[in-house]
Amino acid sequence: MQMNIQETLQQKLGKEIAQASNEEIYGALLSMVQEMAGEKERTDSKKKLYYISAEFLIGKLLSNNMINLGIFNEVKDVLAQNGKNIAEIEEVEPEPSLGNGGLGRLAACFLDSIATLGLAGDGVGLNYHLGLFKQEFKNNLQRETPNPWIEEKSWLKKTDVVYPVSFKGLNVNARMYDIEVTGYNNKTNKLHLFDIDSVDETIVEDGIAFNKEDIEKNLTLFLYPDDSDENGRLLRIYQQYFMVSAGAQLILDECTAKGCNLHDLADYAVIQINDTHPTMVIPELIRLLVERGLDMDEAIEVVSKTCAYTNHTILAEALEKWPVYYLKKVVPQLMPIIEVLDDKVRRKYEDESVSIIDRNDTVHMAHIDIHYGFSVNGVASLHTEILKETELNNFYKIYPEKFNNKTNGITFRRWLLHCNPALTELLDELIGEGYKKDAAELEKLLAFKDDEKVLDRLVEIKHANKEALCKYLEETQGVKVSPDTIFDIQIKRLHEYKRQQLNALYIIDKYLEIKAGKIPAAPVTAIFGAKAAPAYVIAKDIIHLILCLQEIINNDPEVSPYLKVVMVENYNVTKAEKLIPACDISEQISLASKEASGTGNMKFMLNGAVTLGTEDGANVEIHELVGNDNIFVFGASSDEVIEHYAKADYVARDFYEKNPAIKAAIDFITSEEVLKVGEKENLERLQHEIISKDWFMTLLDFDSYKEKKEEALRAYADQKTWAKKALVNIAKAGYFSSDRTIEEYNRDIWHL
Ligand code: CJB
Repeated sequence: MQMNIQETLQQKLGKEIAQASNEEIYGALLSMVQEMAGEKERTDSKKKLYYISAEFLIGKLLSNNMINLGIFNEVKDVLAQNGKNIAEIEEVEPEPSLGNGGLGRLAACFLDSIATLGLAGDGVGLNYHLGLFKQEFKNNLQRETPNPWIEEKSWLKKTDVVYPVSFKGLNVNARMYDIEVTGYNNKTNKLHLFDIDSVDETIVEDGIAFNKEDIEKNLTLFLYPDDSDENGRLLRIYQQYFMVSAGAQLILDECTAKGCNLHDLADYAVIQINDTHPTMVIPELIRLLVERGLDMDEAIEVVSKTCAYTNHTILAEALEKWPVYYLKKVVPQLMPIIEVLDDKVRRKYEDESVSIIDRNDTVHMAHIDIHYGFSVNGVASLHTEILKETELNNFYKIYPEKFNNKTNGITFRRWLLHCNPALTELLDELIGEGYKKDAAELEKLLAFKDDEKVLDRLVEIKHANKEALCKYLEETQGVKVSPDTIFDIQIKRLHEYKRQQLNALYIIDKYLEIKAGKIPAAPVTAIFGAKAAPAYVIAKDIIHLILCLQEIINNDPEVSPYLKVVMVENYNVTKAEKLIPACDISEQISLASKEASGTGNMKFMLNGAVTLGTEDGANVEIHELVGNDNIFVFGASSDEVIEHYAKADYVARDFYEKNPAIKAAIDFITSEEVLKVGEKENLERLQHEIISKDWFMTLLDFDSYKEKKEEALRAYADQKTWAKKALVNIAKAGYFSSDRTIEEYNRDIWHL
């Protein structure tokens, strides 16, 4: 094998490996891996899954593909023998910018597991040229710029598959690009990304601004274009319809090629609708089936047997609703179908809350999914319970049999084997390699719970990972932090419900204590990484506050020996891979009931961090698995929170007025120190929001958060006991392998 790889690379390079640049080697490896993946056997079965999603946050692909193809170590060795470092070559690869957060990353983990389990399942999405956006910090503010990632050599393969897509007054073509999805020691699948040939990146100017009406040029520029104005919202409908219409045509083509007569579509295809963005696939498929000769009732029935829906959030803002008038403007051909779907519902159910088109002439996308899909799943136990009992209770009463839970998972190939090779090696040595195929085998590690040598090794590995992160942060952002401090990390999208502001208030409180002479037992480095949606004003204000705190605290010689703050710029998958293995305390502090699952929490656990969290999302299941001694849980329960909302009895101002520590921390936001480095308007707006609204009840949990965090920091001092907690977390993480999740999807929903 070694000779082979060496020869292939040299042939591709046209020179000795040692003489080639990292860029050239990356290009040669890309081409070699792509060929190997292309030659691998494809999964094949009569029935196939189509996972349709607006986001696929796949991360860099080179190393993961090499791991899955079983050549990573050989390649690494060959390169090393020629004086080249694989880590430096990884740096050359641009990270595909095709997702935003957990939902997109989940889709990527699922593709990996589907292929690894040898199931026939492809992804369907869009090929955004400029991605979400690239985050830059300037004057302690987030600035957005385009994030181009498609280079001449890329994982995308242009195909000749082109489908016509019609909007009102505009006909375009959707061209399919493919990315190979390699399974770990198994066959391959594909990620199909649709694009429009006429897209024009040069129309973007001044950050990420562009003409939102020029659909032929802007259609696949950005993921989630700014929807704060009507043209932005219309553009989102254009994108969604483009994706589902092309996807639906692909599905029908593939199925008919295998002998499907369209009446039996459900025997050939199952479509997993990832959140509401792809919902229009339902009326579009019905439309296409009618066009191909089925009568409307049968078409509806066939599609209903083919589509399944995953709900990823209970936040109203994310459950999409489109005015009828928008749909008529962009995709008038769908409205008669949506009206029929609504009419059928109205005839059957009196309850207006389950209708598809409401009395304000707004179409509720999730309602289409629930009535005309055969399965509705939540993404963690608590989340599914809340859907059934509260959020979607009216639907649950109609269709109890459709509701099911699929607790999220993560692929261990990326989130352990690739990102934490030292821990992987230790696990191989202690429990063998079986856990790589059957994650439940990680529990074997429990046998070493009291083995001092093993615990020491865990401490050493964590420390080395922290050192590597320190080096990276210094090189990339010029910040100096010490690996001998506690690394307390909160990385995720910026959202008020995730409560980065709670962490920030704690940091202010700590700062004020140190200033007053109360020296903490252990020095802490608080690390954040988060992008805020460009139009989400308060989220950007929270980033501003954190950046101001970073400047003030890190430059204060009295405070910085005990506390430092780092906000990682342009947080993405690549950065997550460096941050997670270096974490001691995993911050999962959303307001209970609001985080559907979380998946970062699972990645941290797998890498031996201890969770500081609320009883929310999958934290609840982590708690159950590791037990009270190995997690730090605080805050109001989801029942309490739901009751507060129902009674509307939470008043943030009461906490501000009655709790001196809270008052001092909030007042500090607009203190002279902060105003010296920050913007008055932003800071005052944020302060006002927290005191007078605080929709996600930050202040309600402040005291219990502080108390638990102090407990965690004290516990860290005893390194042996801490290492034991880390070990239990790793050992119990097997449940969160996405292989387990996908087995459940297949068992209960897909039946491939
Ligand atoms: N989620 O990332 C998103 N985007 C959305 O629009 C809605 C939900 C997240 O999905 C993840 C995968 O299921 C969940 O773990 C996470 O809690 C949820 O916020």
